[in-house]
Parts: sequence; C-alpha cells; structure tokens
Amino acid sequence: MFTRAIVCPPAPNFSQGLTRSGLGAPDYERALRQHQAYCAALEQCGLTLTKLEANPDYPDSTFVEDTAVLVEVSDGDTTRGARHHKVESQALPHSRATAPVSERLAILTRPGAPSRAGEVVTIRKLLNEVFPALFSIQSPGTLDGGDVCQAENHFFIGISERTNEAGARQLAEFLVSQGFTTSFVDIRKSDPGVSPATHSPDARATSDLLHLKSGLAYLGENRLAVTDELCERVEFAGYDVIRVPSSEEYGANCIRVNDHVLVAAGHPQFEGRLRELGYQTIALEMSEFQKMDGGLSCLSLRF
Ligand code: CIR
Repeated sequence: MFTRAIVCPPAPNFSQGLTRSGLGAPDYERALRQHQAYCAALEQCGLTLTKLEANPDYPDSTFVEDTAVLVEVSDGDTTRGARHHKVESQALPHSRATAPVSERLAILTRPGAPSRAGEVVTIRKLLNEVFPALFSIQSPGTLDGGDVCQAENHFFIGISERTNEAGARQLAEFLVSQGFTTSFVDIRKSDPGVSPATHSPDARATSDLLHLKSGLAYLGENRLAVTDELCERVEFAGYDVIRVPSSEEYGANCIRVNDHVLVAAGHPQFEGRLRELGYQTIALEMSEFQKMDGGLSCLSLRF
C-alpha cells in the first residue's frame, strides 16, 4: 500500500523541456490545473504528498519519476527471489501489509538526457531524509525511472533511448542482490547495428515509446496493461494482459494507487475494460503533459 508521494509542479518554462510528440506547446496554466487535479487524485487515494518547488532550472523536473526507483517491499515477504514472472499469490496489493519506510529500497537514477542529469540533486536530498541508504546508478550507466516497472517481486527494465545496457544491468544486479527477479525489455527502435540486450531470444526492438512505462503498467493481481505493439513480447507471458488498442496507446501509462487506477482521460475502451474488471478508475486530463511526452506515472514517486 502506498502512503506517500513526491510531486513537483511544472515550472513556467515547462514548454522548454524535451519533447518529440509534435503536439504543440503546452499551455502552462492548464498544465498547472491538470497537475493540481493529479495531486488531488493521489490524495483521494490516501496519499500524503511532498510537494517540491517548481524548478525552472530543469523544465522537465515535473516528471519526478525519472529520477528514482522506489521499490515496493511487501512486509514479511519470505518468497522474494523464489518467484519468477508469475505471481503465486492472488492477494490484492492493497491487502498486503505495508513495509515501514526503513525497509524500503530506493535507487537514485542517472537520467539519460543530459539536460535532466541535475534533477537528481534535489531528489537525492529528499530521499536521503526518508530512506536509510540509497543505491545510485553510476557512469557509464544511464537509467530513467520511467523504464522500470515493478510487478510484485519482478522488475521489467526497459532499454531505451534513455536507459542504456550498463544502467539496466547495474539496476538488475542490485535488485537481484536484494532477492528480486528482473528481465530486460528492449524498446529501442530497430537498428541493425545494435544487439538487443535482453534476456529473451525473440524480443524485438521496434518500438517508438520513450520509456517502457509509456506502454506498460502493472495493475496488481498478476495483471499488466500493455500496448498493442508490446503485448506479444515473451517477457509478459504468464501474466494476464489487458491489451491497450493502438488508438488509445497513451492510456497504457496508468497507475494503480491502492484501491484506484488513475488513467488518462479520453481512452474509453481501455477505461471501460478496467471498470469491467472491477477497478475503480479516476480519469485525469493529461493533455499538457502528453505534449511534453509525459504520462501519469511520471508525475510522482510513490512509496
Ligand atoms: C523527457 O523527455 O524526459 C520529458 N519531457 C518527459 C519525461 C516523461 N517521463 C516518463 O515517461 N517517465
């Protein structure tokens, strides 16, 4: 169960951040309103928020998720490391006991975009106050939190434009040392000169996603939401997969927060499917963040 989250509102120069969406410049006032609604939704889910000050030195700093990986540790979990892919317990995540923060793990990333590297300074200070020890990704590794998807005791680690093989391996080695399992999902665009660094022989590097979680979310109960383009990947075998149609691809970046799933507004098929499956959804307008290639997960670090 999550009890807290770190958020950072967009700065007035938010529109100067990185983007390849081609959707035009975001409207700052609207972005602020959307961010406020996002924060209210997290509070509705029972979280206490730590709000950082908007930081114009880093126009992308509202996307706090990329600066750290906060590991969910289930209390009294003695099966860590014994599991692989398929989750044996069908218990609802929110019915699990919550590990005290002292038992949780935090990893400081090394963002792959040079313009975002300095964002970790603020996050490091904050996490140092909350977590007893921080593991950090080191050069030459790069890793963005948006490429890391935890599914109970397993971690999918995306290899992308931002997360390189060295960063992915550093994270995987650390997580394995802590009793977790990992698999790599190569989402780089096909490049005959690049050998996919993945555990799975038939992975394809054909994606146009910025981060792995742009196309993947873990919803609890052994269930994943996966975009059309990723859903046949062998890495997701053994999970119940909700296929997100390509017309609603952006919706795949949803987040399970305790008893709710936050989903971007405007994805009726996907949201309808979630409701059919019994999830309580909260739909949020995300248009201004989508223009900057960001999604729901990127706007908070939850723990
Ligand atoms: C960037 O390109 O880094 C930001 N404009 C968007 C980051 C979105 N983060 C995420 O998907 N985890």
